[in-house]
Amino acid sequence: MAMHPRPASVYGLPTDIGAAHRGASMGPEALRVARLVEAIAKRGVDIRDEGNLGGPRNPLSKPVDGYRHLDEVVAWNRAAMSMSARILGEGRMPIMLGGDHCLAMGSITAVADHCRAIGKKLRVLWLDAHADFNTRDITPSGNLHGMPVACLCGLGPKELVGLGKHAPALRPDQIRQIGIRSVDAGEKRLVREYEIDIYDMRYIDEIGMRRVMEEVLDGVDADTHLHVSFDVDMLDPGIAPGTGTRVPGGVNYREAQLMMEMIADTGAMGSLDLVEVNPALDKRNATAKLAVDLVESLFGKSTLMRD
Ligand code: 5AB
Ligand code: MN
Ligand code: MN
Ligand code: MN
Repeated sequence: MAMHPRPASVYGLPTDIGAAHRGASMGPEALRVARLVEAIAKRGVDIRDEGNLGGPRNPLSKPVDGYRHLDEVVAWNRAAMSMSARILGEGRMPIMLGGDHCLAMGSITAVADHCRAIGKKLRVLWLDAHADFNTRDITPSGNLHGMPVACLCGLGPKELVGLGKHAPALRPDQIRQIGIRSVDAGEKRLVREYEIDIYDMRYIDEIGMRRVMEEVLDGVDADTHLHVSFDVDMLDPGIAPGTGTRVPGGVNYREAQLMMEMIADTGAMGSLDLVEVNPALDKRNATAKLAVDLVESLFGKSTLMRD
């Protein structure tokens, strides 16, 4: 498919408010240092950097009623939602730099509201080692970065479930999860109950990434807005050590490139989250550099033949 690069705007959310480990707050700068904006510009995209948004500091407190830092998480997500909504309103593609993955509640709620308003179909690709489908009753940690998909589907505190104009923001059938290999016991029951479409590592091993992505992208057409929520812990920790919740046996370099290339080929990507890059745990910014390399493919830097 011919590429018509749409204009895009990057913004950063320097916080680790929903995470287990400190340091994802440095993700936006690490991605900029790895020349994310320049790499996207090189693809012929009209790209702006809106800088970082502010929000409450991390109080490092214990969970209260099953949630850690709920008020702060709500504040950061409201900021994310407003910024993504503004960028979408300008006819541009929002690229949110986390920060931890709880922030996808704000970015995706904005996208869901936007798609409803303009009558586009929405499909969310959740690239992750984890299903992020915990609730306060089943979470082993109280960390809200383990709960965004559940909240987007209506399971969670009313402040987060009701962030946008319409609650719940998503129907489970709009979500495809890829790279999954760590799901908690209660979470497993819940993703089954909600029939979340999960392409786990076992399935990727068995049928291969090409067929996985064909299934994931089946039915995507010119009327579809694809939102890509990329948690870098989807990648194998051997190539992406800089993240807080590493799980062995992840997606390898070639598989990840193919995923991004096949997404790019649809021409349907309308918004992107890059989350959970933690420079405090990284080796010489390798994880941010790899994320930038993969983003280039998402923006169509594909094979030698097509360049
Ligand atoms: B991430 C865990 N399931 O809920 C939990 O990195 C980990 O955004 C969540 O995918 C990982 O605490 C959240 C054990
Ligand atoms: Mn995640
Ligand atoms: Mn994860
Ligand atoms: Mn993580």
